[in-house]
Amino acid sequence: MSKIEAIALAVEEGKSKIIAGLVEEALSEGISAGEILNNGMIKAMGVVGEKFKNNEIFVPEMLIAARAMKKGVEVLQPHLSASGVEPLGKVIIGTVVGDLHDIGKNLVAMMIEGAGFEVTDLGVDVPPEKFVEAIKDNPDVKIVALSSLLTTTMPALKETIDAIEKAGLREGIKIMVGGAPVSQEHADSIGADGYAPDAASAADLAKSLAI
Ligand code: B1M
Repeated sequence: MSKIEAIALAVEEGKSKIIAGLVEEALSEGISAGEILNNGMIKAMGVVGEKFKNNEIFVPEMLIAARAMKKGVEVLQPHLSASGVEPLGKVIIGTVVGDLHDIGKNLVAMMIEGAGFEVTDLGVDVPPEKFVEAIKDNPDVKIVALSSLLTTTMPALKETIDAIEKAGLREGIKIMVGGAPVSQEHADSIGADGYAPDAASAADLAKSLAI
């Protein structure tokens, strides 16, 4: 079994105790952080999601897989977000209200930080008013990044954009959205300024929106 396959299996099976060591070994063997993340860990979460959909596993198994993934991402973090460039501006990020998924959002935050932004992460289950408060507290914020992983929380993307608009804070701020059920079409329909399908393109999008 290759190191990448071993990492994927460790995530799938929720082996939190061994994942960090496996990721470190892979890095020291010269495998890139991007490959470990995409072909090992993210791929494994896809398998976990499929098994959940097919009732082969349930929420507790999904949770322990997520824990293992987080441990692995902790080891990768310095390799993913090393940038050394001047801050490009402030970004406020969070997963919208009702949604507890944070692995993808954390990766997006890491990549945006790595692209040179200063990132304030509001966490998960963030109500629109908390985004509004955070913008008020950071009047120089350039981008608000909203993550949604459930079809049931997609409406909260629009509710958050509407709340920012209603508070008179929309002008001068770019809003980007993403998450597995979100699409460019949906982003356009709710008045977002941009959509990205994954963490790497989210960083590129942030750079283009900040210009
Ligand atoms: Co949940 N869950 N979950 N879950 N979970 C999904 C999302 C699901 C697709 C599984 C399935 O059925 N196949 C399904 C959603 C179905 C739907 O809405 N269509 C689902 C469900 C149903 C649920 C519950 C309702 C289950 C239940 O309780 N019955 C429940 C909801 C809880 C809640 O949020 N209120 C629930 C709970 C959980 C756990 C807590 C157990 C756990 C989350 C732990 C955590 O995040 N800390 C969990 C997990 C782990 C998953 C899966 C297996 C993995 C999610 C993940 O981390 N993926 C997931 C199945 C799957 O994704 N295949 C599933 C890896 C991550 C890197 O990808 O998050 O997509 P992702 O992020 C990507 C892109 O989407 C994008 O970039 C990221 C990196 O490339 N992206 C952005 C994300 N945010 C972005 C923002 C951007 C741009 C790009 O700009 C701002």
